[in-house]
Amino acid sequence: MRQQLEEIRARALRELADGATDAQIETVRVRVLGRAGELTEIMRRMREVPNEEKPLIGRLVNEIKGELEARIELLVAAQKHAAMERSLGEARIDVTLPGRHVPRGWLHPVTQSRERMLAIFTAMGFEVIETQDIEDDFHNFGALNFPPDHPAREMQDTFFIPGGLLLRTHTSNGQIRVMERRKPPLAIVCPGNCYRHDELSVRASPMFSQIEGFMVDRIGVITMAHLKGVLTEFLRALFGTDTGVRFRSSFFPFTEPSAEVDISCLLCHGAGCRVCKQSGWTEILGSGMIHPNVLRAVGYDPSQYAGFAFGLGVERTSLLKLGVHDLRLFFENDLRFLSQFQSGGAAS
Ligand code: 2NL
Repeated sequence: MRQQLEEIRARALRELADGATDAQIETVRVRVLGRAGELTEIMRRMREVPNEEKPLIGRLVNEIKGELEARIELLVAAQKHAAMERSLGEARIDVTLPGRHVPRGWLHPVTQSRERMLAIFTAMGFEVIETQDIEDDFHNFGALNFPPDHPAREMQDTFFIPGGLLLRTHTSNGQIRVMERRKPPLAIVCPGNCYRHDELSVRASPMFSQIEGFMVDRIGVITMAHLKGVLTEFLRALFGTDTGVRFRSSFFPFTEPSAEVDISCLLCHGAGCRVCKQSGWTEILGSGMIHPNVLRAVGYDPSQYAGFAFGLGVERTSLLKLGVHDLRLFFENDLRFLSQFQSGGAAS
């Protein structure tokens, strides 16, 4: 029986050589140490052993058991270690490499100039309010005194949504909604996106953004002088204190009287050039005293209240401010263009 035990030990150790696989180890473990294994079988046959040899055989079984268990533990640990080494080798990281540069983003040039313009108005005491792009006919046209047959109301002029809704053609809807729920005195600017059925071109886009604004108070408190003062101050803060500003009479359904506002040409300073078509001036704003019908539409009594309003296209103004010659550059998101306007660049 001793002989048999030594054979079991020798065979098991042979099979548990360095590099034995998981499956090989498991086979040996089950065959030798398992519940129906070779060592268990020996113990069962103990009664065949003469009494004086029993302690010796018992010790030997325990010794072999301990030895094989230790050997298996060692092999499993060595295998784990090898697997770890392999995976470290595959995913080797050179911690001494310099870090990868993550470039910092910046605001789009149109956003930069929009924020500059809004900052000028807020410094003058205006509040900034944004409202919805999807609007009903009343808040986009009706309340603004557009006659029912006005061409701007045609299917062609904007994008209509089933259910009588449309994409707003200007941000005046925001001012109507503010006036509906609040009483004067009010000084508000409304920035936001607007939509029109236009082809994308050097000067136009089906989506663009506007800043409109208005100031309303008791009649006599706000006059056309305030319109001229606020807009002149705004334009000189934006384009420089030596910028010429002129008001030209015009027409809008929502204002009476109405005025378009020009600034002296930024390129030739009024001398006349190709950009200003030799006139020395560039149109920049629309403005006027709010029409009595608009005041009535929001529930204000025109014999009690009066105010002025204005509107400007943010992209068109940015073209002039930044010296860009084609509106489409603002929408293409070409980094060769955009990177010229990193914060602290041409816009500031
Ligand atoms: C232009 C013309 C203008 C307004 C917008 C306005 C808004 C209300 C009442 C009266 Cl709620 N007027 N907005 C007034 C005059 C001109 O914009 O050519 N914009 C680019």
